[in-house]
Amino acid sequence: MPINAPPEFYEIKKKVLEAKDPYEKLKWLNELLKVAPKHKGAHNLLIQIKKAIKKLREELEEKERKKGTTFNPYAIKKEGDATIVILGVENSGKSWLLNRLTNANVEESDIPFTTDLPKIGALHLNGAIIQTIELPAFFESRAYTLIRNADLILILLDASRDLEEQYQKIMKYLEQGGIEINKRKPNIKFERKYSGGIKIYGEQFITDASKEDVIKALQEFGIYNAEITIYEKVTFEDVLDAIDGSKAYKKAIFVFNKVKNEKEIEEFIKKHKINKYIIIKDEKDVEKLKEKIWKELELIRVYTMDHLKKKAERPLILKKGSKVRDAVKKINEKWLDLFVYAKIKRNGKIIRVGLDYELQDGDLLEIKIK
Ligand SMILES: Nc1nc2c(ncn2[C@@H]2O[C@H](COP(=O)(O)OP(=O)(O)OP(=O)(O)O)[C@@H](O)[C@H]2O)c(=O)[nH]1
Ligand SMILES: [Mg+2]
Repeated sequence: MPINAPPEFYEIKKKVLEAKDPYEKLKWLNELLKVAPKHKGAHNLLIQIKKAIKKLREELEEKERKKGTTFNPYAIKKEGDATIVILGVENSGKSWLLNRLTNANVEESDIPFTTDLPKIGALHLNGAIIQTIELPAFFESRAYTLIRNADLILILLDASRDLEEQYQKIMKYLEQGGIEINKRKPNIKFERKYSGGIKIYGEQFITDASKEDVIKALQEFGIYNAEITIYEKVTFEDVLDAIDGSKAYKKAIFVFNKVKNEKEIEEFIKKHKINKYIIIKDEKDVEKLKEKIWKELELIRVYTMDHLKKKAERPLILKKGSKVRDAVKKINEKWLDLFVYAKIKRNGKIIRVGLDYELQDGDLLEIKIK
Protein backbone atom coordinates (compact mmCIF):
# COMPACT_ATOMS: atom_id res chain seq x y z
CA MET A 1 0.00 0.00 0.00
CA PRO A 2 1.42 3.44 -0.80
CA ILE A 3 2.11 5.54 2.27
CA ASN A 4 1.39 8.89 0.57
CA ALA A 5 3.68 10.92 2.75
CA PRO A 6 3.98 14.68 2.18
CA PRO A 7 7.26 15.96 0.61
CA GLU A 8 8.48 17.36 3.92
CA PHE A 9 8.41 13.82 5.30
CA TYR A 10 11.24 12.86 2.98
CA GLU A 11 13.14 16.05 3.73
CA ILE A 12 12.98 15.33 7.46
CA LYS A 13 13.81 11.69 6.93
CA LYS A 14 17.00 12.81 5.23
CA LYS A 15 17.82 14.94 8.27
CA VAL A 16 17.26 11.96 10.56
CA LEU A 17 19.69 9.89 8.52
CA GLU A 18 22.25 12.66 8.34
CA ALA A 19 22.12 13.64 12.01
CA LYS A 20 25.43 12.90 13.70
CA ASP A 21 24.48 13.97 17.21
CA PRO A 22 21.97 11.59 18.89
CA TYR A 23 20.00 14.47 20.42
CA GLU A 24 19.75 15.99 16.97
CA LYS A 25 18.56 12.66 15.61
CA LEU A 26 15.91 12.40 18.32
CA LYS A 27 14.71 15.87 17.49
CA TRP A 28 14.26 15.00 13.81
CA LEU A 29 12.65 11.66 14.56
CA ASN A 30 10.02 13.50 16.57
CA GLU A 31 9.56 15.92 13.69
CA LEU A 32 9.17 12.95 11.39
CA LEU A 33 6.50 11.49 13.63
CA LYS A 34 4.55 14.72 13.37
CA VAL A 35 4.41 14.72 9.57
CA ALA A 36 4.14 10.96 9.13
CA PRO A 37 0.85 9.80 7.58
CA LYS A 38 -1.43 8.18 10.14
CA HIS A 39 -3.67 6.17 7.82
CA LYS A 40 -3.88 2.41 7.95
CA GLY A 41 -1.47 1.81 5.08
CA ALA A 42 1.21 3.71 6.97
CA HIS A 43 0.85 1.95 10.30
CA ASN A 44 4.05 0.04 9.89
CA LEU A 45 5.91 3.26 9.30
CA LEU A 46 4.42 4.75 12.45
CA ILE A 47 5.58 1.74 14.43
CA GLN A 48 9.09 1.98 13.03
CA ILE A 49 9.40 5.65 13.96
CA LYS A 50 8.05 5.07 17.46
CA LYS A 51 10.44 2.19 17.91
CA ALA A 52 13.40 4.28 16.81
CA ILE A 53 12.41 7.09 19.19
CA LYS A 54 12.02 4.72 22.10
CA LYS A 55 15.37 3.08 21.45
CA LEU A 56 17.22 6.36 21.10
CA ARG A 57 15.59 7.85 24.20
CA GLU A 58 16.57 4.84 26.26
CA GLU A 59 20.12 5.00 24.97
CA LEU A 60 20.40 8.68 25.83
CA GLU A 61 18.96 8.14 29.30
CA GLU A 62 21.47 5.38 29.89
CA LYS A 63 24.24 7.69 28.76
CA GLU A 64 23.08 10.42 31.16
CA ARG A 65 22.99 7.89 33.99
CA LYS A 66 26.54 6.79 33.30
CA LYS A 67 27.64 10.39 33.48
CA GLY A 68 26.50 10.35 37.11
CA THR A 69 29.98 10.39 38.57
CA THR A 70 30.57 14.01 37.66
CA PHE A 71 28.36 16.65 39.23
CA ASN A 72 25.14 16.96 37.29
CA PRO A 73 23.20 20.16 38.05
CA TYR A 74 20.16 18.67 36.33
CA ALA A 75 20.00 15.73 38.73
CA ILE A 76 17.81 17.39 41.32
CA LYS A 77 16.23 15.11 43.89
CA LYS A 78 12.53 15.55 44.47
CA GLU A 79 11.94 17.18 47.82
CA GLY A 80 8.96 18.53 49.69
CA ASP A 81 5.32 17.71 49.03
CA ALA A 82 5.28 18.43 45.29
CA THR A 83 7.50 19.79 42.54
CA ILE A 84 6.84 22.46 39.94
CA VAL A 85 9.04 23.69 37.12
CA ILE A 86 9.08 27.11 35.50
CA LEU A 87 9.59 27.00 31.75
CA GLY A 88 9.97 30.02 29.50
CA VAL A 89 12.19 31.72 26.95
CA GLU A 90 15.11 33.89 28.01
CA ASN A 91 14.28 37.13 29.82
CA SER A 92 10.61 36.20 30.24
CA GLY A 93 10.76 36.69 34.01
CA LYS A 94 11.37 33.17 35.31
CA SER A 95 13.76 34.31 38.01
CA TRP A 96 11.44 37.20 38.84
CA LEU A 97 8.65 34.70 39.38
CA LEU A 98 10.80 32.19 41.29
CA ASN A 99 11.91 34.94 43.68
CA ARG A 100 8.33 36.01 44.33
CA LEU A 101 6.89 32.52 44.70
CA THR A 102 9.65 31.14 46.90
CA ASN A 103 12.43 31.96 49.33
CA ALA A 104 14.96 31.96 46.46
CA ASN A 105 17.14 34.91 45.70
CA VAL A 106 18.17 34.36 42.12
CA GLU A 107 19.66 37.05 39.90
CA GLU A 108 17.10 38.87 37.76
CA SER A 109 18.51 40.74 34.82
CA ASP A 110 17.77 42.10 31.37
CA ILE A 111 20.74 40.20 30.04
CA PRO A 112 19.37 37.08 28.30
CA PHE A 113 20.30 33.65 29.67
CA THR A 114 21.32 35.04 33.06
CA THR A 115 20.17 31.79 34.62
CA ASP A 116 22.42 29.14 33.09
CA LEU A 117 21.66 26.24 35.42
CA PRO A 118 18.45 25.10 37.14
CA LYS A 119 17.62 27.19 40.23
CA ILE A 120 15.59 25.89 43.15
CA GLY A 121 13.31 27.57 45.66
CA ALA A 122 10.82 26.40 48.27
CA LEU A 123 7.27 27.66 47.98
CA HIS A 124 5.39 27.50 51.28
CA LEU A 125 1.75 27.00 50.50
CA ASN A 126 -1.02 26.09 52.98
CA GLY A 127 1.41 24.15 55.14
CA ALA A 128 2.93 22.35 52.18
CA ILE A 129 6.42 22.86 50.84
CA ILE A 130 6.55 22.94 47.08
CA GLN A 131 9.91 22.48 45.41
CA THR A 132 10.05 25.03 42.60
CA ILE A 133 12.64 24.88 39.83
CA GLU A 134 13.51 27.52 37.26
CA LEU A 135 14.87 25.89 34.13
CA PRO A 136 17.40 27.79 32.01
CA ALA A 137 16.03 28.98 28.68
CA PHE A 138 18.21 26.66 26.60
CA PHE A 139 15.49 24.04 26.05
CA GLU A 140 17.88 21.17 26.40
CA SER A 141 17.11 17.47 26.28
CA ARG A 142 18.82 16.95 29.62
CA ALA A 143 16.07 19.00 31.30
CA TYR A 144 13.34 16.60 30.22
CA THR A 145 13.68 14.35 33.26
CA LEU A 146 13.07 17.31 35.56
CA ILE A 147 9.93 18.23 33.64
CA ARG A 148 8.72 14.64 33.51
CA ASN A 149 9.13 14.28 37.27
CA ALA A 150 7.32 17.52 38.06
CA ASP A 151 3.74 17.62 39.32
CA LEU A 152 2.99 20.86 37.53
CA ILE A 153 4.59 23.05 34.87
CA LEU A 154 4.38 26.82 34.83
CA ILE A 155 4.72 27.94 31.24
CA LEU A 156 5.80 31.54 31.37
CA LEU A 157 4.99 33.75 28.39
CA ASP A 158 6.36 37.28 28.17
CA ALA A 159 3.48 39.42 26.89
CA SER A 160 5.80 42.27 25.99
CA ARG A 161 7.14 40.10 23.17
CA ASP A 162 5.75 37.86 20.43
CA LEU A 163 3.53 35.37 22.25
CA GLU A 164 3.04 33.03 19.33
CA GLU A 165 6.76 32.55 18.80
CA GLN A 166 7.35 31.69 22.46
CA TYR A 167 4.36 29.39 22.55
CA GLN A 168 5.46 27.44 19.46
CA LYS A 169 8.98 27.08 20.77
CA ILE A 170 7.86 25.76 24.15
CA MET A 171 5.18 23.44 22.81
CA LYS A 172 7.55 21.98 20.26
CA TYR A 173 10.15 21.39 22.95
CA LEU A 174 7.64 19.57 25.16
CA GLU A 175 6.35 17.52 22.27
CA GLN A 176 9.86 16.45 21.34
CA GLY A 177 10.35 15.23 24.88
CA GLY A 178 7.18 13.14 24.72
CA ILE A 179 5.41 15.44 27.17
CA GLU A 180 1.70 16.13 26.71
CA ILE A 181 0.18 19.18 28.32
CA ASN A 182 -3.25 19.29 29.98
CA LYS A 183 -4.35 16.19 28.15
CA ARG A 184 -5.86 13.19 29.81
CA LYS A 185 -4.02 9.94 29.29
CA PRO A 186 -6.15 7.71 27.02
CA ASN A 187 -7.82 5.01 29.06
CA ILE A 188 -5.85 1.99 27.91
CA LYS A 189 -4.49 -0.61 30.28
CA PHE A 190 -1.37 -2.39 29.10
CA GLU A 191 0.21 -5.21 31.04
CA ARG A 192 3.09 -7.42 30.03
CA LYS A 193 2.74 -11.07 30.95
CA TYR A 194 5.05 -14.03 31.12
CA SER A 195 2.83 -16.33 29.13
CA GLY A 196 -0.60 -16.68 27.56
CA GLY A 197 0.04 -14.83 24.30
CA ILE A 198 -1.58 -11.55 23.44
CA LYS A 199 -5.05 -10.68 24.65
CA ILE A 200 -6.87 -7.57 23.51
CA TYR A 201 -10.12 -6.37 25.05
CA GLY A 202 -12.19 -3.50 23.70
CA GLU A 203 -10.69 -3.65 20.20
CA GLN A 204 -13.90 -2.13 18.81
CA PHE A 205 -12.84 1.18 20.42
CA ILE A 206 -9.84 1.57 18.09
CA THR A 207 -11.01 3.90 15.36
CA ASP A 208 -8.36 3.22 12.73
CA ALA A 209 -6.92 -0.23 13.23
CA SER A 210 -7.81 -3.86 13.79
CA LYS A 211 -6.83 -6.37 16.43
CA GLU A 212 -4.32 -7.86 14.00
CA ASP A 213 -2.65 -4.47 13.53
CA VAL A 214 -2.15 -4.20 17.28
CA ILE A 215 -0.77 -7.72 17.56
CA LYS A 216 1.64 -6.96 14.74
CA ALA A 217 2.74 -3.77 16.47
CA LEU A 218 3.34 -5.63 19.72
CA GLN A 219 5.47 -8.17 17.92
CA GLU A 220 7.47 -5.36 16.36
CA PHE A 221 8.22 -4.15 19.90
CA GLY A 222 9.28 -7.69 20.79
CA ILE A 223 6.23 -8.32 22.95
CA TYR A 224 4.56 -11.74 22.67
CA ASN A 225 2.73 -12.00 25.97
CA ALA A 226 0.57 -9.11 27.08
CA GLU A 227 -2.91 -7.93 27.89
CA ILE A 228 -4.38 -4.72 26.51
CA THR A 229 -7.73 -3.39 27.64
CA ILE A 230 -9.21 -0.40 25.88
CA TYR A 231 -11.98 1.45 27.66
CA GLU A 232 -12.76 4.30 25.28
CA LYS A 233 -12.48 5.50 21.69
CA VAL A 234 -8.79 5.70 20.82
CA THR A 235 -6.53 5.87 17.77
CA PHE A 236 -3.91 3.36 16.74
CA GLU A 237 -1.31 5.91 17.78
CA ASP A 238 -2.80 6.07 21.28
CA VAL A 239 -2.44 2.30 21.49
CA LEU A 240 1.19 2.52 20.36
CA ASP A 241 1.82 5.13 23.05
CA ALA A 242 0.28 2.88 25.68
CA ILE A 243 2.53 -0.01 24.60
CA ASP A 244 5.57 2.25 24.50
CA GLY A 245 4.69 3.80 27.85
CA SER A 246 7.16 6.66 27.60
CA LYS A 247 4.74 9.55 27.11
CA ALA A 248 4.30 11.83 30.12
CA TYR A 249 0.99 13.60 30.75
CA LYS A 250 1.52 16.81 32.70
CA LYS A 251 -0.60 19.63 33.99
CA ALA A 252 0.45 23.13 33.08
CA ILE A 253 -0.61 26.65 33.97
CA PHE A 254 0.17 29.30 31.36
CA VAL A 255 1.49 32.38 33.11
CA PHE A 256 1.31 35.59 31.10
CA ASN A 257 3.89 37.96 32.46
CA LYS A 258 4.59 41.68 31.93
CA VAL A 259 1.03 42.18 30.69
CA LYS A 260 -0.18 45.57 29.49
CA ASN A 261 -2.80 44.71 26.93
CA GLU A 262 -5.20 42.10 28.24
CA LYS A 263 -7.17 42.04 25.02
CA GLU A 264 -4.30 40.50 23.13
CA ILE A 265 -4.02 37.79 25.78
CA GLU A 266 -7.71 36.99 25.54
CA GLU A 267 -7.43 36.44 21.81
CA PHE A 268 -4.38 34.28 22.26
CA ILE A 269 -6.07 32.13 24.89
CA LYS A 270 -9.06 31.63 22.62
CA LYS A 271 -6.92 30.77 19.63
CA HIS A 272 -5.01 28.05 21.47
CA LYS A 273 -7.93 26.92 23.64
CA ILE A 274 -5.90 27.49 26.79
CA ASN A 275 -8.02 26.84 29.86
CA LYS A 276 -5.45 27.02 32.64
CA TYR A 277 -3.82 30.41 32.77
CA ILE A 278 -3.14 33.48 34.84
CA ILE A 279 -2.37 37.04 33.86
CA ILE A 280 0.30 38.81 35.88
CA LYS A 281 0.19 42.57 35.82
CA ASP A 282 1.96 43.20 39.10
CA GLU A 283 3.29 41.43 42.15
CA LYS A 284 -0.18 41.15 43.72
CA ASP A 285 -1.19 38.74 40.98
CA VAL A 286 1.44 36.27 42.16
CA GLU A 287 -0.89 35.51 45.07
CA LYS A 288 -3.59 34.51 42.61
CA LEU A 289 -1.11 32.25 40.89
CA LYS A 290 -0.35 30.59 44.23
CA GLU A 291 -4.05 29.83 44.67
CA LYS A 292 -4.16 28.31 41.19
CA ILE A 293 -1.06 26.25 41.90
CA TRP A 294 -2.66 24.89 45.05
CA LYS A 295 -5.81 23.97 43.16
CA GLU A 296 -3.94 22.22 40.36
CA LEU A 297 -1.67 20.23 42.66
CA GLU A 298 -4.75 18.62 44.23
CA LEU A 299 -3.23 18.21 47.65
CA ILE A 300 -5.07 17.77 50.93
CA ARG A 301 -4.15 18.72 54.47
CA VAL A 302 -4.70 16.22 57.22
CA TYR A 303 -4.05 17.26 60.81
CA THR A 304 -2.88 14.51 63.08
CA MET A 305 -3.72 14.39 66.78
CA ASP A 306 -1.54 12.76 69.36
CA HIS A 307 -2.87 10.64 72.25
CA LEU A 308 -3.19 13.79 74.35
CA LYS A 309 -5.59 15.16 71.70
CA LYS A 310 -3.11 17.82 70.74
CA LYS A 311 -3.38 18.89 67.13
CA ALA A 312 -0.12 18.91 65.16
CA GLU A 313 0.97 22.32 63.99
CA ARG A 314 1.92 21.28 60.49
CA PRO A 315 -0.55 19.20 58.51
CA LEU A 316 0.35 16.05 56.66
CA ILE A 317 0.24 16.80 52.97
CA LEU A 318 -1.23 14.06 50.82
CA LYS A 319 -2.51 13.65 47.30
CA LYS A 320 -6.24 14.01 46.81
CA GLY A 321 -7.85 10.59 47.04
CA SER A 322 -5.36 9.36 49.65
CA LYS A 323 -6.56 6.91 52.26
CA VAL A 324 -5.87 6.48 55.95
CA ARG A 325 -3.29 3.92 54.84
CA ASP A 326 -1.29 6.61 53.01
CA ALA A 327 -1.34 8.89 56.03
CA VAL A 328 -0.17 6.11 58.35
CA LYS A 329 2.57 5.19 55.87
CA LYS A 330 3.80 8.76 55.78
CA ILE A 331 3.93 9.00 59.58
CA ASN A 332 5.59 5.66 60.19
CA GLU A 333 5.57 2.63 57.86
CA LYS A 334 5.83 0.25 60.81
CA TRP A 335 2.50 1.47 62.14
CA LEU A 336 0.72 -0.28 59.26
CA ASP A 337 1.18 -3.61 61.06
CA LEU A 338 0.25 -2.14 64.44
CA PHE A 339 -2.80 -0.25 63.21
CA VAL A 340 -6.06 -0.91 65.06
CA TYR A 341 -8.37 1.88 63.91
CA ALA A 342 -8.42 5.59 63.19
CA LYS A 343 -10.76 8.33 64.31
CA ILE A 344 -11.53 11.18 61.96
CA LYS A 345 -13.08 14.45 63.00
CA ARG A 346 -14.80 16.00 60.01
CA ASN A 347 -17.46 18.74 60.02
CA GLY A 348 -17.77 18.43 63.79
CA LYS A 349 -18.51 14.70 63.65
CA ILE A 350 -16.18 11.95 64.77
CA ILE A 351 -16.10 8.68 62.85
CA ARG A 352 -14.16 5.49 63.40
CA VAL A 353 -12.58 4.14 60.23
CA GLY A 354 -10.11 1.60 58.78
CA LEU A 355 -7.05 1.86 56.56
CA ASP A 356 -9.04 2.04 53.33
CA TYR A 357 -11.07 5.08 54.27
CA GLU A 358 -10.57 8.07 51.96
CA LEU A 359 -9.37 11.27 53.59
CA GLN A 360 -10.50 14.80 52.86
CA ASP A 361 -8.87 18.20 53.08
CA GLY A 362 -9.04 19.48 56.66
CA ASP A 363 -9.60 16.12 58.35
CA LEU A 364 -8.41 15.71 61.92
CA LEU A 365 -6.89 12.26 62.29
CA GLU A 366 -6.18 10.20 65.38
CA ILE A 367 -4.54 6.82 64.90
CA LYS A 368 -4.87 3.99 67.36
CA ILE A 369 -2.09 1.41 67.23
CA LYS A 370 -1.46 -1.77 69.22
N1 LIG B 1 7.83 45.12 34.44
C1 LIG B 1 8.06 43.85 34.69
N2 LIG B 1 9.31 43.41 34.57
C2 LIG B 1 9.56 42.13 34.81
C3 LIG B 1 8.53 41.22 35.19
N3 LIG B 1 9.08 40.01 35.32
C4 LIG B 1 10.38 40.16 35.05
N4 LIG B 1 10.69 41.44 34.76
C5 LIG B 1 12.02 41.94 34.38
O1 LIG B 1 12.43 41.28 33.20
C6 LIG B 1 13.83 41.04 33.23
C7 LIG B 1 14.10 39.56 33.06
O2 LIG B 1 13.62 38.86 34.19
P1 LIG B 1 14.29 37.54 34.70
O3 LIG B 1 13.44 37.07 35.82
O4 LIG B 1 15.72 37.72 34.94
O5 LIG B 1 14.04 36.62 33.42
P2 LIG B 1 14.43 35.10 33.20
O6 LIG B 1 13.33 34.47 32.45
O7 LIG B 1 14.83 34.48 34.48
O8 LIG B 1 15.67 35.25 32.23
P3 LIG B 1 16.91 34.28 31.99
O9 LIG B 1 17.28 33.63 33.27
O10 LIG B 1 17.96 35.17 31.46
O11 LIG B 1 16.45 33.29 30.96
C8 LIG B 1 14.32 41.57 34.56
O12 LIG B 1 14.87 42.85 34.37
C9 LIG B 1 13.08 41.62 35.41
O13 LIG B 1 13.15 42.58 36.41
C10 LIG B 1 7.21 41.72 35.31
O14 LIG B 1 6.25 41.01 35.61
N5 LIG B 1 7.04 43.03 35.06
MG1 LIG C 1 16.53 33.63 35.15
